[in-house]
Amino acid sequence: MSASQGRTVADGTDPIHHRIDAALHRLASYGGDLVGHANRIGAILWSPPRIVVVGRLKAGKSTLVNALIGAPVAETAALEATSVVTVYENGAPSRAEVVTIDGSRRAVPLTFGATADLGVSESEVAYVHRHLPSQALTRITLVDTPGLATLTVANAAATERALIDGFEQTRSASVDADAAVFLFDSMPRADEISFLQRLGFTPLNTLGVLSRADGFGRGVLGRRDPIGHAVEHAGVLSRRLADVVGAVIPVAGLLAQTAHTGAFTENDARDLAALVPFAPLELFDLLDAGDGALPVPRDRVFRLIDLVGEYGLVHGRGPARGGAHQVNQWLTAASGIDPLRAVLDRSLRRFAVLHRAGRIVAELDALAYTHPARDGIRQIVSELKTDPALVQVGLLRSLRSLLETDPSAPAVTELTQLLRGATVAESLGADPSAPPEQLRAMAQDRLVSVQAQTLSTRSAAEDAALVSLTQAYTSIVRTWN
Ligand SMILES: Nc1nc2c(ncn2[C@@H]2O[C@H](COP(=O)(O)OP(=O)(O)OP(=O)(O)O)[C@@H](O)[C@H]2O)c(=O)[nH]1
Ligand SMILES: [Mg+2]
Repeated sequence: MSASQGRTVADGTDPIHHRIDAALHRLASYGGDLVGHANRIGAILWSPPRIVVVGRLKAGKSTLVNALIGAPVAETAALEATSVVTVYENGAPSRAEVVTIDGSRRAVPLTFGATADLGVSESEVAYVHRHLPSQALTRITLVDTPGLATLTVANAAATERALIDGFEQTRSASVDADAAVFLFDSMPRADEISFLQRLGFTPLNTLGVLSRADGFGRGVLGRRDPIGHAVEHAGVLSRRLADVVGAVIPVAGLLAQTAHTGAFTENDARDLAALVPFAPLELFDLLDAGDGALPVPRDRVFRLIDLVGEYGLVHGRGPARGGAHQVNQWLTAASGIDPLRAVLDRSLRRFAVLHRAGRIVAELDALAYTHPARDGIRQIVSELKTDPALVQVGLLRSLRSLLETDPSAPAVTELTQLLRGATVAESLGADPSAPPEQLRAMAQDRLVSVQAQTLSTRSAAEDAALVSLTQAYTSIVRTWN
């Protein structure tokens, strides 16, 4: 592992992409149907990683997707539920296709809401694939899902069918997500956590979002500021859910959606500013008292609540005196969307890219079993698996299978630390100023200890983990030889 290897997972210049791309060119050079396989896998490699947004009914998933995309494309409503899985991918022209569980695709009109006619029964739909030109979608593809709830078994089934391989023992079309954003507005329930575990991600590529932060606790009329309270609670949840998510970030998606979709007008700002003279409790009392009690008609106050929530109605009044632009700036800051975007774009995306590379290696592995040209393919896969540029891909694959089969194995912590580190020193848990020779000695020690453990493994997954650890430490040792 070189000091920079795997740290700049990003665009076409990333070494992981280059190595896999070269492997796919070799695959295609065998000709025949392998050209098609290479192209199919190459399309996965060169498209942005897919991040799926999951969580219980009405957690605010679609609102957050809109906020991140910066356009009101995902259906949100107080009553209507999202009923199909929808993939939002950058691309022109703007269009939508429905993908059925047998894998076939057909175009659907763009005017659809989630409940519009897709031309097939919902139980036949794997997902809707929506392309739209969006700067926000150039580095990640977002996947919105129907909410999980025991009351809506059909919706939960739609999400599972599209996301979990082998669900219902059928090999159905699947969206192949690479990372998850898990939304909850208090403590997640046990069934939500077990769903998440069945998605087959690690905590490194699962991010927790404490949603609707603007209404947290007792809301805007409570003694505590809901957003501050949510920040504190997110810290508690991060520690409590460390086995499931890498971090928990509080977000008020509604505030971000309004700020980023241009929905808030100068007229709205004038209405909001006209409410400045009232104390918060008085404001809601007068709103209940009927038309004429407030200087703004009730329907327009309700419009404001739809746009900025009760929290925005109370705290957005000051910024509203400076016009819609100031309100939008305030909404953005209060929503917590920028810190979320930063985590999505850096750590979550980084692990999503590693996860996807692992999926590609697994596809090649499968091909090596079934294809007549198996010897050549096996050679390609084996070179990829031992390539020092792909060390982290192997570490993440090992972590995944260990979490599935033997989550209490000691290697889990070690794999996680190696993957989490942004530098070699961090990966080894060393002092940031440690000189190279010290890092090398530490890696050498770990190598000895990993080799000692190979005598007493409990499972095939643990064996594989020790192979990955050996590769990782070996490449650190080599870097400074
Ligand atoms: N106050 C407040 N309301 C929110 C927030 N996010 C979403 N909502 C509201 O909650 C309701 C549900 O939001 P959606 O985004 O549709 O939730 P969802 O998780 O996609 O719901 P399903 O698809 O039905 O599972 C809508 O009325 C939103 O306006 C938020 O951050 N703050
Ligand atoms: Mg929804």
